[in-house]
Amino acid sequence: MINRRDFISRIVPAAAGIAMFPALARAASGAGGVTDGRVLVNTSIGPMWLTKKGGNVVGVEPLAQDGVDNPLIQSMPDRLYNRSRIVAPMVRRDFLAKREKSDRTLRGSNDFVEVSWDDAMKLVTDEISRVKTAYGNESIHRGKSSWASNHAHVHRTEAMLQRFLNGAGGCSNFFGSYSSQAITEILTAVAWGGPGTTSDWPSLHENTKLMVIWGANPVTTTRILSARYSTKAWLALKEKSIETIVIDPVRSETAQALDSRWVPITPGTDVALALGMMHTLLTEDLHDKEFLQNCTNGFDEFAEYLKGTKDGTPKTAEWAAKITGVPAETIQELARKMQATRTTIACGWSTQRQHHGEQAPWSILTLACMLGQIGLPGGGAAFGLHYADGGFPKADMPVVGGMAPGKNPVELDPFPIACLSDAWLNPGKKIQCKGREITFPDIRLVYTAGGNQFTHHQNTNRLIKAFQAPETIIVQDPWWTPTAHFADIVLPASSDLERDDIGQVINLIIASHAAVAPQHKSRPDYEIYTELASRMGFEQAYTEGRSQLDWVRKFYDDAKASSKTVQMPEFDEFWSGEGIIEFPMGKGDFTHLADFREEPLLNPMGTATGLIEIVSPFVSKLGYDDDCPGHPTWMEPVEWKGSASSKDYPLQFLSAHPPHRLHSQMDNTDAGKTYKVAGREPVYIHPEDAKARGIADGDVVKLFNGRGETLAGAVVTDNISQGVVLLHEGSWYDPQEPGKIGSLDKQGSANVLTLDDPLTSRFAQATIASLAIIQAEKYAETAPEVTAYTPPKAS
Ligand SMILES: Nc1nc2c(c(=O)[nH]1)N[C@H]1C(S)=C(S)[C@@H](COP(=O)(O)OP(=O)(O)OC[C@H]3O[C@@H](n4cnc5c(=O)[nH]c(N)nc54)[C@H](O)[C@@H]3O)O[C@H]1N2
Ligand SMILES: Nc1nc2c(c(=O)[nH]1)N[C@H]1C(S)=C(S)[C@@H](COP(=O)(O)OP(=O)(O)OC[C@H]3O[C@@H](n4cnc5c(=O)[nH]c(N)nc54)[C@H](O)[C@@H]3O)O[C@H]1N2
Ligand SMILES: [Mo]
Repeated sequence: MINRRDFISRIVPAAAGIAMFPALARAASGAGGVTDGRVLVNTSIGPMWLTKKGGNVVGVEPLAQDGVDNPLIQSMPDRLYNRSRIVAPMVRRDFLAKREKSDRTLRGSNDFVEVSWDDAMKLVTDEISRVKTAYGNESIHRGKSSWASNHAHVHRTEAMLQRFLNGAGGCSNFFGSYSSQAITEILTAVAWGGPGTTSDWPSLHENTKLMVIWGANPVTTTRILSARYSTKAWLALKEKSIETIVIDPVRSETAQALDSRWVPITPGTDVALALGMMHTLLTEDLHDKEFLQNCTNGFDEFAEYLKGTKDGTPKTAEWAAKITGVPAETIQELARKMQATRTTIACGWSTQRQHHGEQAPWSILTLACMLGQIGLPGGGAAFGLHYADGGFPKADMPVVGGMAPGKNPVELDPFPIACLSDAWLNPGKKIQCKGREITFPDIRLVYTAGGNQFTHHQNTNRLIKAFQAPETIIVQDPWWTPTAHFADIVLPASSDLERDDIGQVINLIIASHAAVAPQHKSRPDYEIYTELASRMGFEQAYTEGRSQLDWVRKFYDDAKASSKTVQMPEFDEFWSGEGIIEFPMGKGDFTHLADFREEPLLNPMGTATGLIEIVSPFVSKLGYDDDCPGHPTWMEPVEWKGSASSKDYPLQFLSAHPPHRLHSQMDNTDAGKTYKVAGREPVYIHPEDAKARGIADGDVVKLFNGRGETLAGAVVTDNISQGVVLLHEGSWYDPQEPGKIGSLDKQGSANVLTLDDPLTSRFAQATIASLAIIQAEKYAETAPEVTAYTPPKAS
């Protein structure tokens, strides 16, 4: 393996410009096919070494480059051999008998029949052809896939399915993500674009004096994939004695790890907090008039809103205190402090996964404009430092290509993915989105691979209804996820440990080997689509004549041809050697928007005015005055402590991202033993709230509201604000009465309680997963056995 020091010592002086890759001394230690030894793999939670004994995967070792622990990787062997693996193609019994005339209300409870791959393939192609002929390709829906193989290059689940369906004539389409749709739409409309661009970490470490971590939990959320750089960078704030303040209803893992000052806030009220701070800056004349004048649009109009000129409500710190629960003195003190010192506000994405979710990032951006440090080293606002490789000083390395989705021949207007249930249930319904009218397609067939709707979509009981709508549902997954239970045709995919691929993570290119043969009767996604394409007469277009390994080789060779800093070895040497190539990192002195600040006219934003828009002419013109007006505005969310129904459901419910999982992935593994409580997903509850309900640490509690009910295991802790409970998203939905709308969920699936209507606003139409109100009570009955990981009955 080439470590960084060796690598640097091998860099040939600038004239030659290229480093020599040494002949590899040790052969084949990383390659697949070894019976005893180590195999290098790149998975959806990052690269790692697997250890094999007698042909089986028995253990895991982190990469030497990692440096930061990721306990998640330890469950890889269990994930591979897990009892919830789908062992063979399966078809729901009633569907097998009656096809499109089957009883769809049986989905989720019907048993399955094992079929041969040949029969399964025939069923899939027959169904696609039937729907195509009867209704057209726009009646086929491609299930959203995001984190299955996000970092694979050949087996990119999303692109591979798109490529297949596009080859088959196309499908209806959607846009957006559950992750960052509201923030992406608003930052694109009023500022520089997506949330990914930030200053580099070395510059932040050097220049930032105060890091305000706002609705973000980066020590947890960077641990996936980029821990070796990003988590370390976050942890370094403490080592470097850079002050951190965490604004969060939860004293998060980040607040704990960095020993940060914790400012608890009522969920969903971040806009009010930002307004209270901005009012303080305005009345104390602490705002940066020059920056506002040169680089922003509409401040004077916005200042009138702060003063309450039209609505009669000045947005004072006292006003904000009543809404946010943050004391007025704290709000004022924070505003003054941020103004007085070099401050970066690092904003996560929970605050935009909320009703009116466009407003929080827009308000925080406006606050940063008033502070006037945007474009200065170590100052401003960052919206992606908590995610993947945010702030990583781009390595001078080639981009490794990936499977291309191809073009969708269906030219229907895509619908926002957060409308999933609405769209499946209401074909032909029209909705407003950013000035357009979008008509929902008439979906008859759904094909999902690499996405788990029953853990990722909001309002599970409505989703069950939606899952009863299409005539045919195909799910392709390695495991019997809750979504697979609701399918008609279930295709067993091999996992990322059973196929060849290539990875690019931070500054490494990685050979990802099939560590073992496909388990049971599973097949790698690529092979499944290849055969389906062949049966439908477009195999050549799908494969371009390449096998799995041919694609790996092609992506590698293309990268090799454009590598400027490291001379990459021939593919065979890379593949049979240890398979890690490390590239030098960038300088890390990038300050986001320095050029814009310097010369705004020469380096304009992509907005109508070329400036950062505190008042946006584009947004104003849409006329969405009651859900997305023309400047950042506080509007009460549909559900929060102040809403009418909060007397029945007095607890605000959070469903943040799990430290112990990647969404639903790994929920079925032995990792659960380390964190599940009473065998269920933990729910974090404040001691006063627990006491008032007679709940003790370790008890099974029922969480419920008008949408659903679920059982979780209590963790009583004062690391959470009173009146707030936290249940991480991703625990597998496990209904006591399978298939039944409204059934009690047995083990803490967050989306049983969340809502998917309304969405953020007519502007972004994005998910509001982060917001709901609920009630909790001690579960007095004998808690039912958890059966989420048991495959359904099959014969
Ligand atoms: N370990 C792990 N890492 C992950 C993932 C995972 O599943 N597991 N998922 C990845 C993905 S796909 C994404 S999109 C990102 C998500 O990244 P984010 O969306 O930023 O993560 P969340 O955990 O939803 O929220 C971050 C913090 O916001 C707090 N919060 C919730 N509501 C509010 C509020 O109203 N106001 C304020 N101020 N704070 C609030 C939560 O308590 C939490 O501490 O993470 C990525 N990283
Ligand atoms: N309440 C609430 N809901 C949320 C969120 C929240 O914060 N709160 N966060 C949202 C966010 S940001 C996101 S990104 C989504 C994530 O939602 P998903 O992307 O659905 O999350 P995963 O659980 O990672 O699902 C990946 C699926 O792919 C499967 N899979 C893994 N490897 C393979 C493979 O090689 N081939 C195939 N065919 N399948 C494979 C896994 O078994 C799993 O079923 O959830 C969203 N939902
Ligand atoms: Mo996400």
